[in-house]
Amino acid sequence: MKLNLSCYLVTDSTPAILKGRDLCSVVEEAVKGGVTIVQYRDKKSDTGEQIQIAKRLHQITQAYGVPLLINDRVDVALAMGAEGVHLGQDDMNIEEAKKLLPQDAIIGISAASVEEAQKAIAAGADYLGLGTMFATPTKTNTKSIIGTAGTQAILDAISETGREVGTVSIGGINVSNVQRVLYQSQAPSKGLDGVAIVSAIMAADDPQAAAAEFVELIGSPPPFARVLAAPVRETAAMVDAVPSIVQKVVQAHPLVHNMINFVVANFVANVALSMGASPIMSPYGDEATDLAQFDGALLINMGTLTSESVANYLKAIKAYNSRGNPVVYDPVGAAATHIRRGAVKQLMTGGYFDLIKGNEGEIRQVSGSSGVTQRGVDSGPSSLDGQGKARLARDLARRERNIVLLTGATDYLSDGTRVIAIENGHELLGQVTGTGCAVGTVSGCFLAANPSEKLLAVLSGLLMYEIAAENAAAKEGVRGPGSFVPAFLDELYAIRQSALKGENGWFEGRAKVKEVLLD
Ligand code: 3NM
Repeated sequence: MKLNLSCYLVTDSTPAILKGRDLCSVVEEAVKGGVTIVQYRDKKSDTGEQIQIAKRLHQITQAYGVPLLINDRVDVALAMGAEGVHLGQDDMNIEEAKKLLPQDAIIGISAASVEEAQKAIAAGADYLGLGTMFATPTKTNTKSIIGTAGTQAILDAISETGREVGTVSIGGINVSNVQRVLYQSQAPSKGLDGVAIVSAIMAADDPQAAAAEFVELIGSPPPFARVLAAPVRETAAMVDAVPSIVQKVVQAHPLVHNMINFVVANFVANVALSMGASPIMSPYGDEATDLAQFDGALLINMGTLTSESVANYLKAIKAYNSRGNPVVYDPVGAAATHIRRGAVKQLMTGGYFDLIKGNEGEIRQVSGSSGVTQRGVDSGPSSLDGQGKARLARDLARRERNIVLLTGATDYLSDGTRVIAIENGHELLGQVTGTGCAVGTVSGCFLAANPSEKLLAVLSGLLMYEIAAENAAAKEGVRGPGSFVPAFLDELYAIRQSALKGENGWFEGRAKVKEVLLD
């Protein structure tokens, strides 16, 4: 019978988790709730006691037809006849365990890297416990936090071996992040078979209900992935569709919730109004639950980060993610200070971004490159040519399973498969603060109104924005940044008025867009 690893319970006998309850009754509740496999993990009890407890657990798991594995202790598993063992990297090695255990025993191995995973597979592991996914108070001596990106890299390498092996992720998984963990860990050719959970079930007031909730969540895609993607259009067909998308947005008048820096808030709100959206500026995370009900977009722009920002962002991201409404991340100054580098990590592990938008330095930092230098919020010296930028955008989008927009004189937009280079815009945009930040807001509005074609949505918003800038710069009386701003707002408004009437003249022959072929 094939192992069902989908909802994998790992036990914990510490008082903080059990809170005076009996281990076996907590496990029985969890099994009733639907966990598909149980691992008895007990780092404290003596051998004799462990065997007794394992026997009692086995009676429960057998009654429900669920396998029981023993953590670390091959001797305990042998003494009471468990279905198998789970071994960490510091436990007995798999070759030795195989000599002792019956042939059909299930053997799982913890792996935190591609090398550990490959070695375990070569030695004949039945499944791998991949982690640590997120930092967790349940086990603090973990080696490395690998996140969804690290997990995906391991899954990718495993699929290359061509060997059938089960995989579960472990560490810090709970009901708010489990669907995202499964979604974002998915490599093109292989996804996780399940998740392993300790505290979110073992410490729950109602372990049966908690397990049942996990089973339900594991079996369905996250809300942000529920909108069925429309059939993919060729790049040329996408460009042709831009005016109709702009029309849809100005008619929809979407709400955009901006958690934005104080330097540009006023300008960005005016851009949103001019182009036909409804902006609200709210840095207060607790407000997001109400605001998310309007099914608009959320923008996280960390340009004036404070000690309170990240906690507020995380609350808001959770509210929008759980409704499946778009979230845009503008990691302003991502590499500038260690505080911002830390914020990037926290946010990237704390939620899903439909779009990440930034300059080269910011996108490199978000991707995890080391040694990125940013002086303030500017991009810093470029180290990449066009192909390099296109690849950076594509690889991040592929890893995060979202859209990435790398801005600059040429913008690179990718959905992880295709990269589109956009040459529109005007150099005066670079002379006015907030013009980059407003792209995040505009993109959010377009994503909210076009959730089934995210790449086209962001492309359309960017083209509306950059063509308006070109029109403004060409206006008589525009002599520099000061006179450019009002003209720019007017031109956004003019395109909006045309689009409302269904007129496409503003767009004809204007898009400077081409697909980048990566070698
Ligand atoms: N092993 P929770 S993390 C038992 O990284 C264990 O190998 C880990 O607990 C690893 O679900 C972990 O409460 C604890 O976060 C997971």
